[in-house]
Amino acid sequence: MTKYDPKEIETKWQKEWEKSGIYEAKDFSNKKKFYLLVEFPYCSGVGLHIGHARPWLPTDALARKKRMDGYNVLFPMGWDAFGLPTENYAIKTGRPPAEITAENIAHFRTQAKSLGLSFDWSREVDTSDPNYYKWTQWIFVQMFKQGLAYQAEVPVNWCPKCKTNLADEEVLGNGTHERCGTVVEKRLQKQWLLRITKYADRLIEDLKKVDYPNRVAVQQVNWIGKKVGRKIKFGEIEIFTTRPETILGATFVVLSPNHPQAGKVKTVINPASKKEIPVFVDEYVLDSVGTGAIMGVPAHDERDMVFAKKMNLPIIEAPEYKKEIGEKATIYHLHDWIFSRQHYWGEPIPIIHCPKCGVVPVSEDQLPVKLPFLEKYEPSGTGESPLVTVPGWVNVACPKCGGKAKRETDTMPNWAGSNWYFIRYLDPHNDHELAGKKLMAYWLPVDVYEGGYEHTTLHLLYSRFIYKFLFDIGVVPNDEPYASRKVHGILLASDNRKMSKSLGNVIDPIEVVTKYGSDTLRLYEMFIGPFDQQVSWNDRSLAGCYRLCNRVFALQTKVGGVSSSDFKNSLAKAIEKIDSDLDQMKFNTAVAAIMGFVNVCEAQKEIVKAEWQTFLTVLAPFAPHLTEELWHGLGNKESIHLQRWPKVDITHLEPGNSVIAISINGKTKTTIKISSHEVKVLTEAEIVQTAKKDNKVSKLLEGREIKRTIYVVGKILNFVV
Ligand code: ANZ
Ligand code: ZN
Repeated sequence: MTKYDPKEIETKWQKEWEKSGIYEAKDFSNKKKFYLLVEFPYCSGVGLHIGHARPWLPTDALARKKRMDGYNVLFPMGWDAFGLPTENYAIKTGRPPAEITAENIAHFRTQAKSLGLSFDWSREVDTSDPNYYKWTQWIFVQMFKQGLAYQAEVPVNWCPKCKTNLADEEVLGNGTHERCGTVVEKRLQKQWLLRITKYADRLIEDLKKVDYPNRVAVQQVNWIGKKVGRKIKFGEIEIFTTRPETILGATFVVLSPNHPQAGKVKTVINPASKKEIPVFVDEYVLDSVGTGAIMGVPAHDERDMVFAKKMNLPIIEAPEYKKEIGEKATIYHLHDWIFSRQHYWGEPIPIIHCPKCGVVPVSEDQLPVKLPFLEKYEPSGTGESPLVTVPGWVNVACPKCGGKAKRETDTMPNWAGSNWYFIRYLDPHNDHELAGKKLMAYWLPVDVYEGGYEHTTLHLLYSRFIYKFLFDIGVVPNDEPYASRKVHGILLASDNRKMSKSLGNVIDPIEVVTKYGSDTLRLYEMFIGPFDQQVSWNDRSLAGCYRLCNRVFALQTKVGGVSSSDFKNSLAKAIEKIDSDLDQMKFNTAVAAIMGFVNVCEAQKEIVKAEWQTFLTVLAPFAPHLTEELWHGLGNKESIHLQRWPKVDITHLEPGNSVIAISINGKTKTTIKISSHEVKVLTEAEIVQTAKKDNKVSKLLEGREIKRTIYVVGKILNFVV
């Protein structure tokens, strides 16, 4: 082949890889395991978009590198398939959500495969598959049995026009329903909740056990919002404070507007000062925090100060109160998790309501509770899920007494299935447990979990909670699901705005692949900027990456003959850089090193075959199709992706990356250059040896007795003579 034809190359190798199954993870292999998880997509009808390609392609490079490093890599993919967009589409088109979902998944899969990702497709999961949601329901039943799933009256968003409950994301900022513009009302409805607050302390505490970006950990801690203080009774009103010692300065009490005693009590007695103080109602005190009531200490608290000035209340500096007062209390910003939805397209909550026995869980051998087929998916009009319209499904015998009973018609939220999907990848076809114990012991926890910042306080926190629960009941082998978390920055349009249909600035990754190939898109996505930072699309740089693929392809004509020692040095340096950058997910600088080395190659008359092959192996994670093609073009029979990552030949690492100041008795005399690799690996004694071999240094030391040396790593080497 003389011309680089990505389409032909990529389809050919994708078929080949699929046939040979080279990306399948091996259970219990004696290689070290590496479980690399990237968030699975919600499979809407729109198909794969750039928001998927952005994290997947670089993560795929890491998966490939780890395999070449000798790890048994598990890199799976599946589908988050329940949810409202599909249900709404079903209502619009009159087609069953299951049918729509199957189509969406097929579409997504084809698109994902055209990117040549090294997912282990044999482990695919679909959260809407009854064989999957059987286990989501099973987890719910266990939580119910442990008292962690309970019902309570909770305010819900209600659209009086559409006669349906709305998820928060369907209510616009101005409080109207996004689809019809009607003002949304709040009304109380019995809902299922999960007691995540019981795990709040552990969810904070155990962040110590994992390696999360600081920003993510801090956000989780703030979201949980633990405050330790005291509840103190001011007459009949109980306040919450984190500063009980300031109580002598409390000159008033403020209640939140919805506090049950708001407007009823006018004055109370400060239990410490015994003075009568006024009670107010104001919005700066929040309903959902603490007891919804505070003591106003204007001398110490800014918000209280503002209020006291406005209302002309006394501001007194009072001595610290040391006596214990009230009772210890801990409050959280985090609330129990509302787990009911009044929709069709979700996991039915496996509960039966019996007039005699009350709330009874479906027995485990009766799971899954499958969704029935409906004629129509419209809301029921009562605020209940459309499932109430199917008497044949709703009316059942009570599992306890056999009497007439009714099924729960609420379904679970989207998050239910995505809480534990990474466990199911280990054993997707198991029909008697979530996953086999030995498989879990081998693979868990996930080593690296890659995903978006937007999932920090919902998905990431919820799934930690569920996992801890599963640990407590002896299902999973450890109490944190993800040993480390990596987060990608979002990709903006070239105008630096968010990509959106209405702005017409959306980039379709599949279009890019059709035009330039997946390898170009990969190199581009990795080169565009630091992985964890927000970056903007740039067409010029995309074209540059396409040229890079063409240039690499053209280099094969130079293979043969001999190459210079300079070339060997450049190669060693490039490998070293790519190796360490890729391990740290610094994809952009790794691609820059590739580009630099391609320049070096182009300047050569000829390139030794062995060295060219070495370069192809380090390029393989970034451009898997192109390198596979060139690799086979050299007569190799086995896939390049099964090769071992090359060892860096340090003898060819040219000095010059780090400048170390050489000083004699504290005065800087000269410098030496050593590679950053050597800085990392050499001991102080070895650095001293290296320095002594330097001409200038050896002259300086001539005839002098070295008493001792002081070495500041990578910076200064001082000889005391
Ligand atoms: C007296 C006091 C004196 C307070 C002082 C603070 C400082 P932080 O400080 O952020 O940890 N608080 C309690 N319930 C509240 C509610 N429902 N709405 C608004 N504010 C409320 O938060 C704890 C403090 O927030 C509590 O301690 C209380 O004011 C206020 F120099 O009590 B403090
Ligand atoms: Zn009963």
